[in-house]
Amino acid sequence: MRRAFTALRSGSPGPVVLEMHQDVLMAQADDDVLAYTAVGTPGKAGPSDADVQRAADLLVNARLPVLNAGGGAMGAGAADESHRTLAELLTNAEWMPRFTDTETPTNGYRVVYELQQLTDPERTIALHDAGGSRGYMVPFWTTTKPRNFVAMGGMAAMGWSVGAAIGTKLARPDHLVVHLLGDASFGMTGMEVETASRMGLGVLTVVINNGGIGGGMMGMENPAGTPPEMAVLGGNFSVVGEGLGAWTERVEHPDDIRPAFQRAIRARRRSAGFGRSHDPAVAHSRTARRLVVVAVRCIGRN
Ligand SMILES: Cc1ncc(C[n+]2csc(CCOP(=O)(O)OP(=O)(O)O)c2C)c(N)n1
Ligand SMILES: [Mg+2]
Repeated sequence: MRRAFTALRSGSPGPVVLEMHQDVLMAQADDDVLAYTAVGTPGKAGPSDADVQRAADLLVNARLPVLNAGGGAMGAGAADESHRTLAELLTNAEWMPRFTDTETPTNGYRVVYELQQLTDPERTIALHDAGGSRGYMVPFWTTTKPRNFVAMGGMAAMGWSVGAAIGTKLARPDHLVVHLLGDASFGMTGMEVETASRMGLGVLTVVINNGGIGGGMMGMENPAGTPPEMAVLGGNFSVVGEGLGAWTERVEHPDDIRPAFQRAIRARRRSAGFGRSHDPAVAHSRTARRLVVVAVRCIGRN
């Protein structure tokens, strides 16, 4: 237990998991065994000044600079500065043909690009899910403030963003909370749309419907391609969302993406402002903030 608390309080603070056998949990123990006193002050880890200087030199002289600012940068209050630096260094010009692709069905990069044009990064919190949505968002979503982009790296469980977006909206009701997920991921946790609509938590859910399980099966050379035959799925997710109490729209053509997002964001705002969204008095009201699902048909079979 001591080691667990020390890990919890030291270095870059983070979660600690303790796994115990049932017989330990059921056993009797004297109170004095349970008395906890902290082991000194929490330790702080940090690089030397020379290491920081060397990293800065490499970054400034790099042709394609990438700054991976994680929890350490946030904990040290340095995230604002590092975000701005990176935003200034990055350019997406070579991806423009994908962002503006006019093919039907469209691709996930275009969906993210259109969304970015409409949203204020200062007032938006964006999340991605497992699979294609991660690839569409992580390299390109521009965020200007720490904690306004919640990403899961390589460990995302399919569908995690539905609950995470609902929790984010509870914590930051004054922000537009938007999350992008695939059709198979929606299949895993999509019923929670009912939770959000019952609680009046107006999250914008964007389902990238490519007609199957794409992520991890298509290879890096074709990240927005068609899911293989063995992983094909069906379903109309805007109809599902409607059944769960959300305002929904299904987008078939790329030209309709932006107007659909505009309508979705308006629909969300129109119904906002009836008190705190998680107020029980609002929870069952039809006028509560509305959850919005926009399902976009992307490369695939559906
Ligand atoms: C619970 C779980 N099972 C399996 C995986 C491995 N996995 C990652 S993405 C993915 C497919 C995602 O499909 P979809 O949500 O439709 O997104 P797409 O890549 O097709 O856009 C799978 C099986 C996972 N991350 N989580
Ligand atoms: Mg899919």
